[in-house]
Amino acid sequence: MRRAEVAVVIPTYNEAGNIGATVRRVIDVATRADLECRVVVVDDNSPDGTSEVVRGLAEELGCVELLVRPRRLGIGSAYVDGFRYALERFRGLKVVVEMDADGSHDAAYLPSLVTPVLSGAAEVAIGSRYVGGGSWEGGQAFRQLISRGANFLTRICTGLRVRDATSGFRAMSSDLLSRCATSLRASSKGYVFQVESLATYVSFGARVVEVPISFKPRSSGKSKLRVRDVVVFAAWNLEFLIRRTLTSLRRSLT
Ligand SMILES: Nc1nc2c(ncn2[C@@H]2O[C@H](COP(=O)(O)OP(=O)(O)O)[C@@H](O)[C@H]2O)c(=O)[nH]1
Ligand SMILES: [Mg+2]
Repeated sequence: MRRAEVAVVIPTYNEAGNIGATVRRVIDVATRADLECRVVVVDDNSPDGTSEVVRGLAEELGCVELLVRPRRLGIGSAYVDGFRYALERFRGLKVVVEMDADGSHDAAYLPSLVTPVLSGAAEVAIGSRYVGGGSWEGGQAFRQLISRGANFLTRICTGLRVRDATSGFRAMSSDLLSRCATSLRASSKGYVFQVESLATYVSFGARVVEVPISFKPRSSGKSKLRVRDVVVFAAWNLEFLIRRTLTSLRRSLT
């Protein structure tokens, strides 16, 4: 078993042009911050050869591990598989970080995300674009609109009091993840996975803090976000609202 205090899980699908810079920056920042860190890349057999690039990085850097799955199985299950891998294989693990490969999430924020979890101040630290000091870089007007709309809808439907519930740059305590590993729904995609997993953490009593981040445009390649995902997200939130309303109605009648 290898030692790691922090595991950074990065799901990839066609990120051959981005993954090298992302992983190197994570390791550079972690080393400077004196964090004992390992990177787990979960690649869905990307046709652009992402996994070959990661194999090269693993050989060169030593603290990079690759999990290759047979085909595109979705970001939710990629994260869940990455969490399980880290929990099973790393001794002394305290924090698991979720991060995108595309350059949107700057590893410079790793210390500020990891510190509240390491200190026990919170079990979840979310890299947030919507708290003081958080921002979007380089315009991204349409992406911002979708993200703000999604967070507005989620706040109303789920009642979660988090400003950036869809952020995929976050740190969780490994204790929390081991407690709720079997409750995380791997089937859900993108935004739904982020909100659904957050709702699960909160239902397990997790304390959540938001840490400001500046969200950059993706460095290269295409976003995997599709119109269908936006529709699925809206439907998931409405279903959550209906279930929540029915539960509280039932409670008030009994
Ligand atoms: N393993 C895996 N990674 C994925 C999948 N879909 C997206 N990703 C990765 O998840 C991260 C976020 O995806 P991205 O396309 O940037 O979504 P966006 O930021 O919402 O536009 C990136 O690192 C993607 O390569 C998938 O089906 N499987
Ligand atoms: Mg992205």
